[in-house]
Amino acid sequence: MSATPLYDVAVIGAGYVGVPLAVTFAEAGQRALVVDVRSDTIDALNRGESHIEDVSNERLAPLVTNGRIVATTDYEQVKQAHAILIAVGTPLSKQREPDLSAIEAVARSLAPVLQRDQVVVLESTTWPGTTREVLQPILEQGSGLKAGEDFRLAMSPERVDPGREDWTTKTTPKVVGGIDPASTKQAADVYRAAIDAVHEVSTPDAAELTKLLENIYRAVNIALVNELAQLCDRMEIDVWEVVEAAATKPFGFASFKPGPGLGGHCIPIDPFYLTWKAREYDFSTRFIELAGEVNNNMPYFCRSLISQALNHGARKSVAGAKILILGVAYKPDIGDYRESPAEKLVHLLRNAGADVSYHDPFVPEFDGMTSSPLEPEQYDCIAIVTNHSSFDYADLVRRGKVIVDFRNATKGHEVDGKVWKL
Ligand code: SAJ
Repeated sequence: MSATPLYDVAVIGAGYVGVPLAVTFAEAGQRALVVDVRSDTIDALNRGESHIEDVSNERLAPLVTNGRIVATTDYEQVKQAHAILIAVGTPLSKQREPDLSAIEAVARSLAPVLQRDQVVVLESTTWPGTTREVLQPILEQGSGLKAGEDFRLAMSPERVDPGREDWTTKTTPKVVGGIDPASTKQAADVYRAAIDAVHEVSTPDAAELTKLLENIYRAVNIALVNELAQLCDRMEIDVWEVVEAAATKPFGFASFKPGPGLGGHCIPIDPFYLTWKAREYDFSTRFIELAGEVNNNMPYFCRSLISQALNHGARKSVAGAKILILGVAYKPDIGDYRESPAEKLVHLLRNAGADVSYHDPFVPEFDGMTSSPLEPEQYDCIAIVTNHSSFDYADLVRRGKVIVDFRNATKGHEVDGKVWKL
């Protein structure tokens, strides 16, 4: 690699992690190369056009104009970078097993262009051991270089929460763990040039497991309140009142809310990366499995609540009922509907003979449907699945016949016999 590399960082993967990451480095005065296989995405980035919600064109364009960000599909360019940050997707396969094909494909493209003294960092969420057992061998075999001796290798999990404004890529502390102390230090130094706080751990495995703990913690605690919601339904206790009251405890308690299930590309998926790896050690991650069962059961429980509400509130059965699903994105005020519980709920209601539509201003098309206009009077039942802040819940309660609220969105607008809550 030349004495003064043309790029401080090469970010592999122009997604919801990679683009904000490259922009964060560029805004810190660094030179960032963005690499992706999608030439249309790369061409748009080079025109200063962003496809990522968290990065506006106004923010990206000046960085492209002043040469701080260059996008390419050509891995040869990566030779000119000091550090290479890999931020590609790690989904689950159809068999709910880790799918590392994107990481492996990037590694195979990187290996032939890898240069001495480069710093390679994996950011993708994955099982502990991936950096050493999967990424390192492909890079070494394809380059003839040795990790630790000829190039540095580390893992630093992404912590991007799309749509969040209070914590950004720059201000969210970054955990970094290398295969040896020199890799840890050099990778941490790369991030310190652009990110406010960097926390070093001793191995890439520790960094990989750190991220999984963060998201397993959420999945398990969400499952806890989801289980409580089902018990409260039988005990005729308002679970929302209880959760709100518990949240007044200023220490030793973190508040989570029950809901129709777990959506998104992180929380429903990441825990099962650890479950899969733990089997290699004859270990069963029972909390993760149980949380998965409870969370996966929520759409079924919500279907039964809708059935009760129609029965008691309108003397109607689900079969033949006109039901509107209000909000299908996986969480409020975004358009991402990956793994959204709304999909399972729609299928369950359809299987029970209901005529199901949806309304979501953030999601124009969903599950073979287009978003219907919000005309509450048209429906026997309206189920609030995603509580976008733009909805007028008071008006919905006033005009709707039966409202089933899975998000406590109608708080303060309850009407007996009309609004049924989780
Ligand atoms: N959910 C509940 N109850 C809750 C919180 C969430 O039912 O109390 C549901 C949501 O409706 C959604 C799913 O869980 O369907 C996941 O929601 P989330 O708030 O965890 O949001 P995500 O999936 O976008 O998680 C991301 C994660 N970020 C990364 O992985 C880098 C997670 O680590 C963040 O903590 C989380 O955002 C966040 O704090 O918002």
